Amino acid sequence: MADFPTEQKTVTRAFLVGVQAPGMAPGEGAELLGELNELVETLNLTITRSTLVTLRDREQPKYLIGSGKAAELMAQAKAEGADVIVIDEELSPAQQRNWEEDSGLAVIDRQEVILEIFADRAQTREAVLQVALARMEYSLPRLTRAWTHLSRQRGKGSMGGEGETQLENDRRIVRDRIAHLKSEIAQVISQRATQRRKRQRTPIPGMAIVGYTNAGKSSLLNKLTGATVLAADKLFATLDPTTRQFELPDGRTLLATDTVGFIRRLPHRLVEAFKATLEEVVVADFIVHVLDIANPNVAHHFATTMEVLGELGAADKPTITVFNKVDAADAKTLSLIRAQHPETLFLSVHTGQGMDKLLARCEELAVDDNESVELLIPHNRYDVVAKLHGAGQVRKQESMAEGVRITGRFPRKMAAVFSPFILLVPAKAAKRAQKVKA
Ligand SMILES: Nc1nc2c(ncn2[C@@H]2O[C@H](COP(=O)(O)OP(=O)(O)OP(=O)(O)O)[C@@H](O)[C@H]2O)c(=O)[nH]1
Ligand SMILES: [Mg+2]
Repeated sequence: MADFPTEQKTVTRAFLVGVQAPGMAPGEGAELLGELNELVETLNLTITRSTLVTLRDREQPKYLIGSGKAAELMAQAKAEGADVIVIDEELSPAQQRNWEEDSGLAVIDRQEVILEIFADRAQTREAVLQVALARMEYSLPRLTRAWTHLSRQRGKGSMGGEGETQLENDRRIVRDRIAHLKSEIAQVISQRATQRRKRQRTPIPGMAIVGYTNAGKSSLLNKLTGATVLAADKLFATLDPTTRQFELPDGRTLLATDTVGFIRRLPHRLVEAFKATLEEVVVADFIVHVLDIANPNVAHHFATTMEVLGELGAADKPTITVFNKVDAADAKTLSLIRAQHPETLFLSVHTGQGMDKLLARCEELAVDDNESVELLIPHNRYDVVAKLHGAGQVRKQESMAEGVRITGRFPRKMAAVFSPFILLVPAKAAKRAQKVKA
């Protein structure tokens, strides 16, 4: 934790241990270890070695893996000049302490790596608070460990004094901070709810872009809306949701929200932490699930995202599944997936291939209750003009001799208010109405 009294020591060289545990699919441990490599590189650490251990039995209380193997790995890590051992399975606080005491190195697990990346990335007040809370909760049962956390400082085991009393004090301080963070977060969340209510007063249909980290979600948002959200070839480039509006080919407006990426074994407390920001997914009218077809683990990515959507209660939302990065995929994978999923969309945000199909699907799913109309309201009916502004989307307003001419989209339930003044229903909307009927 940032302000605990600690001796500064930078951790730079990481020794990675992957685990193929009983019950995992063949090759899954190796795949996850590959991903751990990327995660650790995202933290700018040098990887001295990455090695896979096969676990025959889950019951290895001291180090998670057998003692002989653990000793061998510790010696190897030290010989290679590593200063941190990263283990790809969740370690209990006691196991982590055993590793650290016996190796004299910092020892962290996948959860802590992800927490560190989130801490590096968090920008808005809400994300900073959520990540701080997740880290505090992670460290509460681990206060006696030798390394406070990977902000790469070596702790003295506790915050100064000796023994149980000091440990109790430390725990109390951390619990107080947790309570404080929670109340700050509650405030931010209520502000966000107010903003959303304001937005919902003009009911524009919305879609949420979701998917595994690095799939191309932010790139898609930028392409659709001309936004300039950071899109980068690194994991968890985005933590905060960004909402922008754009115009569909049929002239209607749609809101698109970019969201935090998912990953296998996302620490559960982070899913909890980001549930608030992921509410955007729950309130969206439909979901665009983006997958990176050039990634060999795309099937796992699909499953992970579906799992998180399930947790959010959004698994049944209408969803458009798109395989992005077709420009980078090999022909064999493409034809295989095309055969397995004839109904999915293939896309390249980079080349623009498939964008027209995606937009057409968005038009189908963005069935809103709004009607696009042109109205002429007499000058003595400014009450109607005010209502239209309050509850609809006024696009154009012109004052003419015979009244106020307004073009816009208004909730159908307000038809009684505006229908006496309809001049015309724009051609595009009429065409769409025909299409819906047909
Ligand atoms: N080849 C290729 N690369 C793409 C395409 N779309 C996005 N990318 C690249 O993929 C990387 C990740 O893109 P982002 O848009 O940041 O991905 P994201 O899903 O928002 O990632 P997180 O925010 O980390 O969850 C970037 O380097 C993009 O340039 C595509 O169609 N083709
Ligand atoms: Mg992103």
